[in-house]
Amino acid sequence: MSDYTQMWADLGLDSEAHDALLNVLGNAYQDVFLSQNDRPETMGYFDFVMSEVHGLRIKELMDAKAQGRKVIGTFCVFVPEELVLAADGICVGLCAGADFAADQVENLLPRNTCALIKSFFGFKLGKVCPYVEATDMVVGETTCDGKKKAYEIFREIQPNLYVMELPQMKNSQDREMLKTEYLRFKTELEKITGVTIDADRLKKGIQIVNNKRKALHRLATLRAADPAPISGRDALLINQVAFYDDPVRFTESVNKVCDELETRISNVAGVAQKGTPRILISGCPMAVPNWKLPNIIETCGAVMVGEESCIGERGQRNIVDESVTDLDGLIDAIVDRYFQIDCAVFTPNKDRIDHVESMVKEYEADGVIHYSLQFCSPYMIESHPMEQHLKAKNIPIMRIETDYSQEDTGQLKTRIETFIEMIK
Ligand code: BJ8
Repeated sequence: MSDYTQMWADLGLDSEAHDALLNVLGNAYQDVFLSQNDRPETMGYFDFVMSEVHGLRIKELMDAKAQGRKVIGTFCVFVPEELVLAADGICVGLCAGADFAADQVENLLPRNTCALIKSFFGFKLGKVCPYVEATDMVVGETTCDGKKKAYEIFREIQPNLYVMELPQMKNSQDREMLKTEYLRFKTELEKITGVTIDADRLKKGIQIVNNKRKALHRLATLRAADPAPISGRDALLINQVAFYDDPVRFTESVNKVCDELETRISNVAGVAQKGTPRILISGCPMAVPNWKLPNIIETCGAVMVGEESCIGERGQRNIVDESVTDLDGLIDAIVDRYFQIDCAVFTPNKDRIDHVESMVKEYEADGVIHYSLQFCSPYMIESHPMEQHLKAKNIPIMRIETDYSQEDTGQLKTRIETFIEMIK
């Protein structure tokens, strides 16, 4: 990596704490990714992106800012990247997957807050996240109670926070509410960027994001092959990188991986032997560097073949209808696409359970591991009807609650090994 010390200092990072974080990230990456066998060669792009995650990509953002573009940080897949691109902005995901500055965080938040929320507070308070420091606007949203209330406190340390109100039910009034909120967001983006979003700009934004989602869907579909042509860890990594890489370059790189996987499939080659137990993960999003569970699963003799998660298929499936031409029609098309996201904060939310069942069939999974972060009520509570439904369909499922610490690794390993033995 080049020397970015000055850039990090200009962003106000704490150099000692930041070095420590990069060290942890580098070691974890080595253990989880670089130690794998038979990785597709085209994963080299993603290894490079990860090695430059706080370097070159941040420099690109700073260069774009110097040219007048604005950086918009998000915590939820309900924030439409299409609108951000239409305003000539750059969208970056800010969810974090590691504990940091825990003592400072627990001065502000109750101890029994989910690890994802604590983590973005910790990255901010510990001054170790160049992404959040590079933002011109951070978008929070009223999804779970934890996030909704935490943003009231987060605003004190991140004054450029904007909060989007999101519905909790799927009826016509709620759809209208989502449209109103997307129009309010459009106005806010126009104010910040000085760019008026017209139909042409929005259509271009939609096409870029649709292409990204099509590439991710192509990748997901290829994982139905047995032997699996790519590990679940690498596929998850690609889905994680989707949140901060340049979308056009990212799409090209994913399609290159897919080309290579198609060759592997025609040669009946893969990362695990044919017949290796196949696991579908379902639940809370896994942000970088939260690779604990995938790493345990794939070092216990199974392969992950899909993620029903916002960093995965729930967040990326469905594309926006591009056939409309006028601005209002395009906004409606965006609302229609996003309104299908079946996050556990919705009630009722049977669609998610049905989607997991259909993913099991599509990717020929042998079992489901339902993953909830501790203290995440929406996903923990929804894991119960999920278990009942899948068991009634004779689909093996195990429920796991964990956090970002490594303390329960041994215990999880034992439970997962038993589950894999059972589904073999
Ligand atoms: S659309 S899943 S990205 S809200 S893990 S903070 S739910 S207590 S992240 Fe999410 Fe949008 Fe939904 Fe997706 Fe709360 Fe649970 Fe914590 Fe969570």
